[in-house]
Amino acid sequence: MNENLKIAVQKKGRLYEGSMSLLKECGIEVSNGNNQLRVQAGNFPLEIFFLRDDDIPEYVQDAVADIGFVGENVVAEKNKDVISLEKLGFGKCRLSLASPGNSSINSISDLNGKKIATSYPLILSLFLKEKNIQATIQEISGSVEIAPRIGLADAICDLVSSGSTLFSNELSELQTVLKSEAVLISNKNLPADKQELLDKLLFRIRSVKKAKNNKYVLLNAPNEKLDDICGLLPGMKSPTILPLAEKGWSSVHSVINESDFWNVIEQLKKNGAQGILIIPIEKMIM
Ligand code: PRT
Ligand code: ZN
Repeated sequence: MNENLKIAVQKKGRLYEGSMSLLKECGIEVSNGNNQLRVQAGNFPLEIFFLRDDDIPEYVQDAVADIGFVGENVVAEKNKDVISLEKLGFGKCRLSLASPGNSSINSISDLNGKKIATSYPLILSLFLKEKNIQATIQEISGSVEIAPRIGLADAICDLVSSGSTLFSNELSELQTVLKSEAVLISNKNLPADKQELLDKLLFRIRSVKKAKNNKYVLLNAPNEKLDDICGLLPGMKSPTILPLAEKGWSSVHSVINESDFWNVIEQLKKNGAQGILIIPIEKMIM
């Protein structure tokens, strides 16, 4: 059949760069498609559709696109019948409740009987229901942060990343409602040939993500310390040990995870490791 897999990505906005870089890191060439609705990838049977992020879940549900890159916040709000397959590590933010710093609303229970402005009425209504809070939801499509100042609402529920928008509008965060990042979503009934292409793409995405979460480490160690040092460095199978020209010393090569990176480095130094080099990994195939 040789059908293309069709992917929907944001046309412009906060997810555009991350989406295009991820495709590039997966070895997929896409010529600058910023002004086109769709482009064909050069070296993978992939067709890229550039859309507004809000429309992506529906297009994937309706099989206009087979898969998409979109924020978890949008997936949850649009509530379409799609599968979330993989978090992608970019577009990180949180949907939070916030109130004016000088108001009487200091915790979420103070929201009872109040009006909350948001572009996320579904997520917010489910959250309020779960917390047993009775509040009115005022749906607005943008500039949510100014709603309390113009008297439209008592509080807001909006996306936050650095927090500077809340700060400059004198709003304080009350509680996180949802944590979000970009995810890969898929249509529920992909034909077998497209599923095969998706599996290939997913394999590449996971290899790229794994590489980003890991570093290659090279160090020198006195031979009597090798057991302790290797215990700190499990590696992909086990560390590689090569003798140095200087007697009694070895070079150790391994892979360490970003999450406990500094901890491991400190332990390595304590155990006599010297000349530690940390090198980024481009792809990691398990
Ligand atoms: O045109 P289109 O509909 O495609 O774009 P859009 O304007 O709806 O979306 P866009 O590009 O603003 O955001 C796309 C996605 O990026 C969102 O759905 C989130 O998944 C993700 N994302 C990550 C964010 C933010 N961080 C973010 N900070 N989306 C919006 N913001 C806004 C927020 O609404 C607030 O106005 O940035 C402001 C707060 O930022 P800080 O840094 O001041 O806290
Ligand atoms: Zn949007």
